[in-house]
Amino acid sequence: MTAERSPFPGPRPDSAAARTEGREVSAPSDHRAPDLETEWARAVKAIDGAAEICLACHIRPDGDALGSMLAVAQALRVRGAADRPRGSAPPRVIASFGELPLRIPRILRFLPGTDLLTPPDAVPGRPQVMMTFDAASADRLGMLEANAARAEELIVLDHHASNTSFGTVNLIDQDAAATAVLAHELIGRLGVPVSRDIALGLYAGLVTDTGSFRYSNTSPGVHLLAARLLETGIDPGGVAHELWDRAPFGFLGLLSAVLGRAELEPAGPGRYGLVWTTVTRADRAAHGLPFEAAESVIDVLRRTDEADVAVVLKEDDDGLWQVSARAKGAADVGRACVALGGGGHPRAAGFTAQGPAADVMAALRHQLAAGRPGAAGSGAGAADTGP
Ligand SMILES: [Mn+2]
Repeated sequence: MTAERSPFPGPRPDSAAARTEGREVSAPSDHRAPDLETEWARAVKAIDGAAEICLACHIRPDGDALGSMLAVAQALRVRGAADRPRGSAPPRVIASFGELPLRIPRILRFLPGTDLLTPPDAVPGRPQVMMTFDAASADRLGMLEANAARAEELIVLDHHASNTSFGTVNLIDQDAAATAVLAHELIGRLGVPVSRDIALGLYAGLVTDTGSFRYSNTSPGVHLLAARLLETGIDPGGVAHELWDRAPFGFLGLLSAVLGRAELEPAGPGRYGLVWTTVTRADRAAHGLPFEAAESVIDVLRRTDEADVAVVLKEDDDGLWQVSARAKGAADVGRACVALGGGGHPRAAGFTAQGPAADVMAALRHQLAAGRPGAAGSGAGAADTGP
């Protein structure tokens, strides 16, 4: 999913600098851990003491979720005896995400470490240590939500503002441009050198969530981290090609159909111009495309000058609408999507719905109008994440 491609306003120092720059001062209250440094220490201690570590990212993973998890999975596997506490045996590392069949999105199959993935029904029911990646709430773990609930130690690695802090250790930094930034920090704290293969996963996360360094979360720290990752020898052109610059011919037909019926509402809800369309199962079936083929449609729609808000209703294989919303800054789609049971960020969010598309849009319009500055009922909520 794509909430992770989310623009954060404001500068973002790199994670190392942030530790010494008074994180508490800039932390916007609510559920954030008061002292992330303590959480880091607790995470490393839990990992050091574990005989078995289960990793899980959110379902329908994007480049940040899967890239971060595979980077950490590889780091844990290569972590030499010298890096571990004296005498401890290497832990068993299990990586998965909670859907069956376990289908790796086509655009992410180039990532190193996909061979390490285990189907979710083979993940221990009561993991000693479990770590989640890019999941803002436990339900985003799909089938693995129950395993997470029973884990002795649950380390949550995430950057969504709407994260519910569902772990026993919560490494949640909403100022981080991507979960990959936090995964990089963790790998450093575990003393594992960043190999080319590890860097590739982290880089995929970084470019996915910054929209190839186009979104406003693209800070100097993001570029510094990108530089360090590129120094391992990865090919940025190759990564971009895999992630965005290829599609089967049928995608052109799908795009033509769904863009052709896009609707523009120039004086939209709460005065925000709104553009929206649907990608149905029938559209995908007509062109032989999987659900993930619908993911990039929002990136075309959101260019519309007349609209501050862009929305794509994507029908999944179960007939549910997976709704993606983007805003350019005037509207807060995160608040609206949280109100509809989803989550995300002010400029990138989503929710799941059923029923006629017109009804889903009516509900969303209503929430966007309610969130208009000065309108009753506006205000930030915190629930789970969205696409
Ligand atoms: Mn992310």
